[in-house]
Amino acid sequence: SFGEKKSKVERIFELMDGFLKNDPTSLQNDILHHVEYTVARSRFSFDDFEAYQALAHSVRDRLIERWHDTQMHFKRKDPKRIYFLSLEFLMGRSLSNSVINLGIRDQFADALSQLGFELEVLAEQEGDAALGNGGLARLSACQMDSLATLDYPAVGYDYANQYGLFRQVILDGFQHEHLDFWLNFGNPWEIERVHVTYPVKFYGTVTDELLNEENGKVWVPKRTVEAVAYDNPIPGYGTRNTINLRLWAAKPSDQHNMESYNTGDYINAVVERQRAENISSILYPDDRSYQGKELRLKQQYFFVSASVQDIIRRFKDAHSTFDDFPEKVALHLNDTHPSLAIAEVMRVLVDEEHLGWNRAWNIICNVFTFTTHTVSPEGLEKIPVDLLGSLLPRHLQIIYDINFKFVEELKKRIGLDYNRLARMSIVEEGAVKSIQMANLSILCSHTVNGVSRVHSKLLTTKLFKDFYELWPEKFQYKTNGVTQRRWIVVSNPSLCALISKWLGTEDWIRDIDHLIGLREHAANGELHQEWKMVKKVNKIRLAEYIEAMSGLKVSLDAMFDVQTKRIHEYKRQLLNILGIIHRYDCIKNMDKNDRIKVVPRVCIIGGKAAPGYETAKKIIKLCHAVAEKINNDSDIGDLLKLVFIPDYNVSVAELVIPGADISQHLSTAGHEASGTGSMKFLMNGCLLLATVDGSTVEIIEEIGEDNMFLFGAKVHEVSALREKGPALKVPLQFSRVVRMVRDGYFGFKDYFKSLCDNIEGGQDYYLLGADFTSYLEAQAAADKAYVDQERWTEMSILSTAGSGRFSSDRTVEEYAQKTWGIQPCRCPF
Ligand code: 6GP
Repeated sequence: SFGEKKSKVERIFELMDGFLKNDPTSLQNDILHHVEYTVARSRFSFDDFEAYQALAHSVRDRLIERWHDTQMHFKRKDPKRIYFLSLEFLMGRSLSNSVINLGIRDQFADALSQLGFELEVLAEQEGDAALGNGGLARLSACQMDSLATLDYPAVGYDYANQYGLFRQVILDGFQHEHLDFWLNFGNPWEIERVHVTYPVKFYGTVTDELLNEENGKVWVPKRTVEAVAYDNPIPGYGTRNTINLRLWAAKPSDQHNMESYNTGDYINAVVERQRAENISSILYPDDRSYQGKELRLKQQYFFVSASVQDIIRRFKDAHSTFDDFPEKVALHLNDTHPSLAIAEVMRVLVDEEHLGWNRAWNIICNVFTFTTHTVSPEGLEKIPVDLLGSLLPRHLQIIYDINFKFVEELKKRIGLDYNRLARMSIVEEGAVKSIQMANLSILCSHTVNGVSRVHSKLLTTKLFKDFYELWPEKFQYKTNGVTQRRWIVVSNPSLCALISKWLGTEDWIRDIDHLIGLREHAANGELHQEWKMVKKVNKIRLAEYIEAMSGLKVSLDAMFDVQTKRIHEYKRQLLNILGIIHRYDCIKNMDKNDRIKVVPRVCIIGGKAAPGYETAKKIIKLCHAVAEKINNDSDIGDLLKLVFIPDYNVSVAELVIPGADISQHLSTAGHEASGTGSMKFLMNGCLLLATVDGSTVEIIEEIGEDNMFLFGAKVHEVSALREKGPALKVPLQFSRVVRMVRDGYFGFKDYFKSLCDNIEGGQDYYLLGADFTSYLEAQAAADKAYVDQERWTEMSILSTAGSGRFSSDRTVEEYAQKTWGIQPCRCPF
């Protein structure tokens, strides 16, 4: 009878009473279990890679437990959620980060050592998840870590690219791009959700008969692709909360091309079906230029449409009226890449939910928020109308309708100022009629963010001035930040231990404000000793890497000088290389007595160039050509070395950044929206040599000019300098080093000619010549400071101590309060 039968729940409790255990025996059992049954190797014989896989699965099990609890808790509490839409997430490796955030790093390390493995060695087996290009993409990853740690109910959305960013291979000093088969060996960190799928539709026509404004229109699409969810749990630190990064993979749909099947063209139908998967196969490797490619647009719409369906499904599970939507949903557009979401939500609300235009519009205006990451007008995305109209005809109509109403409204407010109306219109008339995605995003978002104070000023006075004058209240800025979990705890364990020791607490890992406490010890000799020791350990690690990679032995006594980031003219890697040539030239011309005074340097440059960006690729080649000359000059020895680190990515950064003594951030003032690399170096006690641009302005406020090496024209000086054109005076030293390149001192004379032409004869848009003297002075100041190691160490400690403001925890907190209006929702232990 009923009473005798155990309930299902009781039975489950009997079988599985609570969570996985983290004592050494349980962990070892779990690892061996996964070796045997998941990896399908014998538990008596498995190598490092198989051990890594088994370990990753054991960690994943623990992530899943917390993930379930978190999702259940969110479901029960139904808080307002932030949906973070971003086309790029540069996650890097997951293992070390996960075990640290789960608080079980040491337990796993012990468990493994008894089995004869080392956690650090296994961690090296993991490939990088490189679903993104540069700053924007890594920022998204840092913000996910902070959202989880601060208990915010957040979901990240993107498409699941099969190949991440290309692998950079250098042959004879030239960059080659290779496919990164990072998923070939499986990805233990993602969970395939075969039951979470949505159809995503493309092409077709919109039926003419307008039902009416209330009921919307009917879109008859021609192609359907299935979006399948892959969930990536993101664990918070010091909390049970584990949030989700949901990536959509494209799979052929059953409805796909039935026509061909029916007409008997079986083979072509199958080939066509496979094409669906192309949507999520690649990542566009250019972070700055938009070519209006159909595939790119498909990718954007694909992930946006699946995400919007998912969000609306979740909302409808708990609510019966859309009037509550803005109270429960914040939709964040990370740059304009996901901004089709605006038209998609509008389409769903009007055409499918039949809310009527005005009600739907009201909802739109209360849910979207937008952050732009760019400074230049050329960087803004424009989608040709023809392209959009063919791929997404209904969305184009909706955008036209939004624009029509907007322009009418605008005319009432600003009159018939046609130039301004044209600038603000979402539809740009021109040779190629296009949609200005930034205008759409600004119009439809209730908050528009810049990523540093300088950036925000440029937005409101230049780029989006017209909009700012109309709606000043919409504009905000949140200075970027990076997560100290990844950039100190994971990447620099020795520094992490040292900081905790001197602060007497590990609280700074969750609450960065504690870091400031280091300031009071900045002059302490004992700390200096330990601090220098930590730097040395990290320099040894980096030197070993350099040697393994290039065969070059570098001296640990030299100052390790690093510039790693995407290669762009505005970031001025060329200025760095010209400075290195100058240094080389000076040393060559010195007598013995002067040489003794030279501070030895190891100059390290790294970064990828977009495959189609010729100038950036030439800069990489020049770097190699100069390195070849210098490194093989026995006259120079350890006084100067130049190394290019290939395939710079998150895991290489984890190795390079802690080992740097000084790092360079050389953007022409007014060109770097924020910059986040500098923040990582700063946290690791690396001194900055920088222009007063982007977030550096705010870093100066925290660290003080005296503890940095600043140079170059200021933002407000740049345009006047440019206007001088050929009349702009450049120092002789500059002309001399450029001449060396021109004359073929480093070979490849013809190949480098255009690089030289770009910076001489009034063509020097990025002002390398104008800033050269001041750059060399900053370098000389750095040399001088390095000689006084006590002073240098103090500056280094003060850099770390003052880096707290640049934690993404602070950024995310500001977003939560001022932009998204969300509250923490902490999963009970
Ligand atoms: C970058 C900006 O160039 C950089 O200054 C900023 O720190 C970073 O975004 C994060 O905000 N922009 C991109 O990576 C990009 O793709 C479209 O911009």
